[in-house]
Amino acid sequence: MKFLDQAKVYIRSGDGGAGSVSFRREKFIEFGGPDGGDGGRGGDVWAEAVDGLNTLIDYRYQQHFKAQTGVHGMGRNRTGAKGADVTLKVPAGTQIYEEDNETLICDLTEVGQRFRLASGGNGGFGNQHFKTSTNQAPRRANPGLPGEESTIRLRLKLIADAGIVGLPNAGKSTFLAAVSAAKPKIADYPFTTLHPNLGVARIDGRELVIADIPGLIEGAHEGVGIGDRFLGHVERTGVLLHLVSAQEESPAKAYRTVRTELAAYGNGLSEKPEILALSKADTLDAADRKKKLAALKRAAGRAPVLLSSATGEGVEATLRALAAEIGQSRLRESKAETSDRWRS
Ligand SMILES: Nc1nc2c(ncn2[C@@H]2O[C@H](COP(=O)(O)OP(=O)(O)OP(=O)(O)O)[C@@H](O)[C@H]2O)c(=O)[nH]1
Ligand SMILES: [Mg+2]
Repeated sequence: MKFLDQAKVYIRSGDGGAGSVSFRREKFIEFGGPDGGDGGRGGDVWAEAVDGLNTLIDYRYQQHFKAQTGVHGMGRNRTGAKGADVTLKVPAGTQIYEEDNETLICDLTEVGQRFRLASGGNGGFGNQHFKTSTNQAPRRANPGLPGEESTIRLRLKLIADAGIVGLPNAGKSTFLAAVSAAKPKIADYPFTTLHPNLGVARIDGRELVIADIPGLIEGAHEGVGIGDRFLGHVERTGVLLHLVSAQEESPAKAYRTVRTELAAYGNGLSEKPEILALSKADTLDAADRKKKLAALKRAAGRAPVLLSSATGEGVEATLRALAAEIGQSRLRESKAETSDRWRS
């Protein structure tokens, strides 16, 4: 499954309704005077984070969103009704940028957050507003103000709880396939995975959304291999699962290569909690296991999990370790976010 995580959308808020020119005319009432009402405001364009969406795929089919024009004012001082708003429904985690794709307009991180992207034009004044001592019968009313139009870009960073990183062929996609219903492509060559895959794993009655991204190699931050452009997908995860293949000649070197790329990418990735696993453990005999485990432990400064998606060894332990970290880091986030919820 490919994640459409960018969309370009044209929005336009509604024009204001025109003010009305009208005079009070009743048979037995002299000096009726002007009674043209004001036009209604145009509708606004909103963005709202809603539940139940996890892609921007809807925006492939509809790219134009226009709010309604305000209703014109009418006689007898009747003000026109406000034009109907239009709301772009997006998944939580969507960021909205200006057309340049750099200026952030809003960041909708939680379900229920709303942001006004464009305000409707004000309605025009009806002729009752233009009555003066010297002009008792103004034949003038304002047109409504035009709505605002712009092109915006929606960008969704998948909000996975855990992100799998590692060199190509480390067994990342195989792990995702083993713990979730996702069916990523798996093969015995590097760069099998060309775009992120998401899966939902269950452990101890909890659900974890896990993202599998393409492998990183030395120089990825400079665009070598597929580069680091998919690391954005794991920026918001609570924990990383770092897989080092037991088939690596030097697991320590493999570990350091990926750590270096994570640090070069920045954005807090290298400070994220990391669960480290020596994957494809089933391919080693007892002596090699010991040796490679020790080497990796020395490089990382802590003991890795022995993992085999083929035999199931260590799979539950890995999920449990991920769940434990996610619990903690999500808690930290929700505390921090209350003060910094609207970044616009
Ligand atoms: N024996 C054994 N083979 C494994 C295990 N996990 C993965 N493999 C094999 O290793 C190869 C690579 O696995 P993938 O899951 O495609 O590796 P990846 O890390 O997703 O690779 P990229 O997408 O290219 O970065 C495949 O041939 C898998 O069958 C394991 O636990 N045991
Ligand atoms: Mg893969």
